[in-house]
Parts: sequence; structure tokens; C-alpha cells
Amino acid sequence: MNSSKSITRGRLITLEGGEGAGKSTLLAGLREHLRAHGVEPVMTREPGGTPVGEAIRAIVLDAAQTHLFAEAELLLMFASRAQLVREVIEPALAAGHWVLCDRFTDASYAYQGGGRGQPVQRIADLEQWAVAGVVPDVTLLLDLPVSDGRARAAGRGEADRIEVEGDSFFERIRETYRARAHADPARFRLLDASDTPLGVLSQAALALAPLFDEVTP
Ligand code: T5A
Repeated sequence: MNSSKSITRGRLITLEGGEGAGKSTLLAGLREHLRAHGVEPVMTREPGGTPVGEAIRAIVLDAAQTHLFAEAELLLMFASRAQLVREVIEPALAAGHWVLCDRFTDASYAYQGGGRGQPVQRIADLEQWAVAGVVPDVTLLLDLPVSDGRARAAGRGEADRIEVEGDSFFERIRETYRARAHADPARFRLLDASDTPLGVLSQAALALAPLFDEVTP
């Protein structure tokens, strides 16, 4: 019996990028990669990941919601996040699980900050109390020219409420993401998302390799 053995806190890995950058594709490959290393990750996403969060997701992505103000959008993203952190992410990390999250707080800085023009300080204030100090161990930023990402996403049918925005909106998002990655190289890994799906997975695997070293005795 070693019931007194303390549990090593899990790892939080987040994926970020513009529309159609390949996050969902990479997530599927990363799940298998982690499994091959003996790690069964908890998979989740934002907005969403909980019953409350998925209901919020339905609102914020609904193209029929043409009168949603930027301030309301920002609060909805953080409402989903506050719920996800408390219901899923923090309990999983405390239990020693690794969490793979499709988007997290950086998306609010990029979309609501860079895209919608919400003040950075307002987002930072929300982050401070809504996210309860949860910071990803590694953030994989899939960087891709906006036109390439939009061309990929276009193949999927009807655009959602955010996808209908113009190119300049997505250019600001890309620049905000890149600036955040530049400002925090210890956490961010910038991936060339124009690579093949296998190539992007190899880049991500390389970026995550130090995490395995940390947990291997
Ligand atoms: N949002 C979210 C905010 O505004 N604020 C916030 O705080 C948060 C958390 C959520 C939306 O909400 C916004 C951002 C988003 O607009 P989402 O579920 O994250 O939406 O969806 P999207 O970003 O729209 O994700 P997509 O599904 O568009 O893109 P993915 O997952 O990045 O791309 P994926 O893997 O589905 O690939 C798209 C297509 O490209 C192909 C795939 O086969 C697919 O057809 N593809 C590749 N092709 C060539 N080479 C590669 N390497 C490829 N990888 C994928």
C-alpha cells in the first residue's frame, strides 16, 4: 500500500490558432501520441467542455445572434471558462491527469482583445478571478496565414457567428497570438501549421518532449 504517496499534479496543454489552423486534427494525433507514452489525456475544449459551457458555445457561435455585444461575448467566454476550470480542469490536474484543451484564455486575448478591441486590462482582470490561477504548462500555437486557414475552414459548410468576420479581424487575431507567443517563450511553442498534418504532429511531439522528461523518474 502506498496510499500516503502524494499525487504529482497533471499537465495542462492548450492548443491555439486561427480558424482552420488544424487544432482538431492535431488533437486527435496528440491523444494517440500521449497514449503511446502511457498518458491517457482528458480532452476538452473552449468554449464548452461542460454542459453549461456547451450551452454557452451554442449561443456564441450561433450565426443568428447578430446583436451580441463584444462585452457580452467576452463575459460569455469567461463564464464558460470559469465553469470548465472548476468542473473539469482543476480537478483533473489535482488528480494527476494531463489535460488537452482546444483553446483557453489566450483565445480571449486574441479574439475579444485583438479581434473585437476589448481592452487588454479588462481581459487580464477577468482572467485573474475567473480562471483561478490556472496557467497552461505548454501552449501550442498553430500559426498559419489567414487566407490558408479560411480556405481550409470553408470546406466545412456554413460559417458560424465568428467565422463570418472579415480578413482584417482574423489578421488582428493572428498578430495578437504571435505577440503573446513572442512575449512568453517559456510557455508558447509556435508551430508552422502550413506543414502536413503529420509534420505538425511531429513539431508538437518535439515541443512536448520536455514534459515527459519532467515526469519520468
Ligand atoms: N473563441 C474561443 C473566442 O472568440 N474566444 C475565446 O475565448 C474562445 C475560447 C471556437 C470559436 O470561438 C472563438 C474562436 C472560434 O471562432 P473552435 O471550435 O475552436 O471555435 O473552432 P475553430 O477555431 O473554428 O476550429 P476549426 O474547427 O475551424 O479549426 P481547427 O480545429 O483548427 O482545424 P481542423 O483540424 O478542423 O482542420 C480544418 C480543415 O483543415 C484540414 C482538416 O482536414 C480540415 O478539413 N487540415 C489540414 N489540411 C492541410 N494540412 C494540415 N496540416 C491540416 N490540418 C487540418
